[in-house]
Amino acid sequence: MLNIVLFGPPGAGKGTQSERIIEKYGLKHLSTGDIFRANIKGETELGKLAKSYMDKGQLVPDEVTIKMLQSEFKKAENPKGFIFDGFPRTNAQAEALDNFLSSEGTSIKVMLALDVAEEELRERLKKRAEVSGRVDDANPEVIQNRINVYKAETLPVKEYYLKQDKFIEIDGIGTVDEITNRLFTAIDKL
Ligand code: B4P
Repeated sequence: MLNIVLFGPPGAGKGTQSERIIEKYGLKHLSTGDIFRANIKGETELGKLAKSYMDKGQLVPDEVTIKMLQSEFKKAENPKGFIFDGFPRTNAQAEALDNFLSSEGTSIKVMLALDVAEEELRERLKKRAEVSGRVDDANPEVIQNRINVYKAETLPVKEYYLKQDKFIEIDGIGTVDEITNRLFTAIDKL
């Protein structure tokens, strides 16, 4: 199985690029953000809980997120592999993912990290707010909180994969096509 973690700060383009990667390589897309948003829309208990964190730009608690991810993973039938988009976002999630994948007889091949400067992130999220209707995109304070949470809680996950020699940084500035090509080149070399 080809299992890839697509990593990067809020608004780096993880969702945008995941769509293209799954299409080319036939992988299954597991986006924790998308799954939470679907639950919010469906007004499930999980959705209500997730909304109370997401609207403030905070992370949903690890225990809830890990359980949800594992359950979605198990739903996939004969997958060639997975793109983990927006997960893991903490070291505890990274460790849980390793343990879980190992119990399923597989592992993470690589973390591809999109590198995008903070100013550009703010611009992209501001633009997306005009069309997405996402509460967490609409408020500059919430955006700043997401960026701060990323630096404090999510960035350390990079070290986790660096230590395992599974970390590749990709320049995330440029057109969507340019970045896709960089990602494809990195994946083809694996
Ligand atoms: P996510 O849904 O993961 O969203 P994101 O980080 O904001 O966006 P992404 O990087 O996917 O950006 P996109 O491609 O859309 O998380 C939302 C929230 O869910 C979190 O804050 C948290 O509360 C919760 N959550 C999710 N996972 C969790 C976890 N594991 N643990 C705990 N909580 C979790 O791109 C952004 C915009 O940029 C788009 O409008 C796009 O069109 C544009 N864009 C993309 N590429 C571009 C380019 N090259 N040039 C210009 N614009 C570009």
